[in-house]
Amino acid sequence: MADLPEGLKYLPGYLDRPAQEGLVDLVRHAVADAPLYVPVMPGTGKPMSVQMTNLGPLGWVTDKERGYRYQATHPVTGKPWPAIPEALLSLWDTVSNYPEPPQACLVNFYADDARMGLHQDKDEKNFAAPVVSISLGNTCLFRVGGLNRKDPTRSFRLASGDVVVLGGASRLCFHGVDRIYPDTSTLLKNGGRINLTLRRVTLL
Ligand code: MD3
Ligand code: FE
Repeated sequence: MADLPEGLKYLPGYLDRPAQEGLVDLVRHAVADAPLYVPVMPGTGKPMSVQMTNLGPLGWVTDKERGYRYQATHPVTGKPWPAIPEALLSLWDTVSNYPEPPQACLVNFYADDARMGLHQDKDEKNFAAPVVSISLGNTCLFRVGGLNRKDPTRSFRLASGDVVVLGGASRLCFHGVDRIYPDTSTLLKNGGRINLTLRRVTLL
């Protein structure tokens, strides 16, 4: 695809249907232990439209008082996050070209009316490691810009089974999810979209 930022690797249809079903099953089991919750914006306490949970030694959380951060425990249950399943560790090994395993797997659940505004991922201390994104369920309209909020953006669709590796210069590009297209996948019984992002948080 023309004009995508340097270091962004788009792997459409990377996961076949059985592999996607396997991941949905793993996510369902994880969510039974670490329920989806509604994160709120720092300062305002305004709820995000995306529901979240995490897998791995660290998870990305946000609340009104303490803001965006990584922590080892679920903010509602207080329990450690479930482990990152082997299938995801192995996917990271294959596509990331990074020598250490991911420390966090953020699980984003988008109902068909959810979205995520344009932002940068900069709560990690390690920007050398890529972010690996896996899309499951309904197709979304994804937007990626440059290193400054006002830079021009490009939009493309991410469908179920697509994988994106955000490395190099693309790692700090502004990005967001503008919309979900209802009824574009049969993977999730009740519609919506799941995105899994695998990340390194610390510097070794
Ligand atoms: C492009 N999630 O959780 S993942 C997020 O589809 C997030 O749920 C989106 O943005 C989602 O922070 C997009 C893919 C992604 C992750 C990091 C990026 C795209 C990126 C960093 C730079 C550019
Ligand atoms: Fe992001």
